[in-house]
Amino acid sequence: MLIQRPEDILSSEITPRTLFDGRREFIKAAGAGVLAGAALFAGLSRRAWAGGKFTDLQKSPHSILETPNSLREITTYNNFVEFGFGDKGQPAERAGAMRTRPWTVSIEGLVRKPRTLAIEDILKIAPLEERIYRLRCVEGWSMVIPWVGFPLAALIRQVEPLGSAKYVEFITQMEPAAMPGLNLPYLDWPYTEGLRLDEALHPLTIMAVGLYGEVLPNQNGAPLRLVVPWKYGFKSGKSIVRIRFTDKQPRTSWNIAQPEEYGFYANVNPDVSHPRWSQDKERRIGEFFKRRTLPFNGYADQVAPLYADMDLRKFY
Ligand SMILES: Nc1nc2c(c(=O)[nH]1)N[C@H]1C(S)=C(S)[C@@H](COP(=O)(O)O)O[C@H]1N2
Ligand SMILES: [Mo]
Repeated sequence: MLIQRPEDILSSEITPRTLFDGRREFIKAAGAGVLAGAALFAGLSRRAWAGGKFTDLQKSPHSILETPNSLREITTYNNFVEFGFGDKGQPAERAGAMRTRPWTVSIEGLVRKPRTLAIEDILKIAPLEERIYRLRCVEGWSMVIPWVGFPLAALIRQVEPLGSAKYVEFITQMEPAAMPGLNLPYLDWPYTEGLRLDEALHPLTIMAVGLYGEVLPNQNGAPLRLVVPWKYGFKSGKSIVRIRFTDKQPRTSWNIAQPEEYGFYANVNPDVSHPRWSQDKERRIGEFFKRRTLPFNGYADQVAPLYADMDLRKFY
């Protein structure tokens, strides 16, 4: 039979089963003759993958038109306290030690159909899209990141929330052997975040699984992280393992640590000041001059109605 080297195989011939397998394992499998089996070639998929690359990504009308930061900037300037605090380079140096396979996400609480899903199955829930979003950190810097992901709403539909569900809590991974930061006193572990259910269901809210068309690097929250583009970066929990639907506002790690600095809502808001960092301007990583920060990070027309009755100076 025809022997194909992995590089020769069109990515569309590879099934989602191989999606998150590392390239090395993939080549090993090829060597073992596994690829000769018809199974791996059956079923063409738009989520096909080779060597960590997603193909056939849908472009999203929700993308902003600004030029994305470089892959290097996005993957070497990170906040991921589990891998260190105060040094933006540490996550890139250390997060490689985190195991991201096998990976399951348990979805539970006030839902009709609680489920535990393998990351491979999560990737099949909805077509993957490229979404270019600005990430605005409360520390006063921002980046533009071309995420790969899908609407969180698609995942939520799988479990059918009960009428009593009002909030969603996101609980992230703890792997003590790989995460020296778990010994730091700053945060309550595991790192948790929370959204109101209507925020979680908003079409702009995504679960990211990649960036720049490739599988998410560990330091950016592999294999699954939340992205809510109208909120400060800290709302976007990385490496999520549990999603819980509740009737009460969940406690969140930053809010517990410093409630006067990190509110539950954390909407990007140039009018609400922060004790340490200015919120009306931001420095794009890689640039010198500052830019103005926009209300809701530029999405006011789409998300301001969610907060119509609220005093956002009080509920920050
Ligand atoms: N698990 C976990 N998720 C996290 C954090 C963290 O420390 N741990 N930091 C948050 C903060 S403060 C920011 S600004 C973003 C940074 O995402 P990035 O490194 O991909 O730019 O991740 C958020 N998600
Ligand atoms: Mo942040």
